[in-house]
Amino acid sequence: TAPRTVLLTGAAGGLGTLMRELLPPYGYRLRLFDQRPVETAAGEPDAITAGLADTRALREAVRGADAVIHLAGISLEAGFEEILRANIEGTHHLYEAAREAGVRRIVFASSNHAVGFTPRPADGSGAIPVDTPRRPDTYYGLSKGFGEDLASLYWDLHGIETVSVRIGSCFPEPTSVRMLSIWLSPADCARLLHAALTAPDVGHTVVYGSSANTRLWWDLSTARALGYAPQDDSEPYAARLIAAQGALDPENPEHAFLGGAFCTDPPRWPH
Ligand code: NAI
Ligand code: 15L
Repeated sequence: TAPRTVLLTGAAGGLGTLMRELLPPYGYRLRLFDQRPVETAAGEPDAITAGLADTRALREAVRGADAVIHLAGISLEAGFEEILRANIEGTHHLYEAAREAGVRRIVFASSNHAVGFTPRPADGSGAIPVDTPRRPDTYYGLSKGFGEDLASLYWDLHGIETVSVRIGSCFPEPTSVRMLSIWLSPADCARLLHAALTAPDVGHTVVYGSSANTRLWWDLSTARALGYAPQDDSEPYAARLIAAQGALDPENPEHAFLGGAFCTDPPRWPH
């Protein structure tokens, strides 16, 4: 049976805010969790305001949930201690709470930065597979690799299924030439999360999260195997972005790797 009550961690963030609008039409009842207060709209449930270090609040949050979408965490580069607490220990606390409560399915927001030092392939080649060796570009990317391995462990040891989504760039519009290749439109993000919540027998599955971009760098086949059928393509934005920013330059180290500026001068948390 399809999950109905879904805990959404990171509900106050950029992606959480978009998904709070786009997921309920699929029939989900969302339970919201974030360390920052969530500005809920009329008709939305009250959010749980707590950090991932608060194991008691987490236990309460997962009770009775059919599944979890785990977006909470530091979403850019930060010091190792901060990343350790929020992304590594925090994700462990979430999985422990889910295990205790008998939650069977988690969707984990991983990131392209788990493999950010992978050389950029030709535009449109779709060449990077999900089993490409991990090459984190930051402590942040390292923590996403940890999350994927934690998901693998909890599947093998405890039978909790996870889809780890290595999200590209999920924003209302692509804003850089790099994003033309890795953009995930919000509507496609909702489609992908819905597929990740409902596909049968996922065990631990790693997928890339992007739209059907003409300039795609990675292989979307594991996402499509879940039933994900992306509808959007960044190409209509290409001419304007390339005119404003120039084409990707292979001599520029920022353009040489999948992770872009995270490989050279990463944006830092808090943003
Ligand atoms: P964001 O920074 O806007 O939102 C993250 C949310 O997590 C914030 O509301 C923050 O208060 C909350 N949070 C941080 N640490 C927490 C803690 N210790 N306890 C409880 N809540 C905590 O980030 P965004 O863009 O919404 O991303 C959501 C998730 O998706 C993140 O895990 C990020 O790493 C991942 N992701 C996002 C991408 C994107 O394009 N937006 C790309 C790749 C991955
Ligand atoms: C990420 O992992 C970040 O959370 C997001 O803010 C974007 O920077 C994205 O990657 C990206 O690579 O564009």
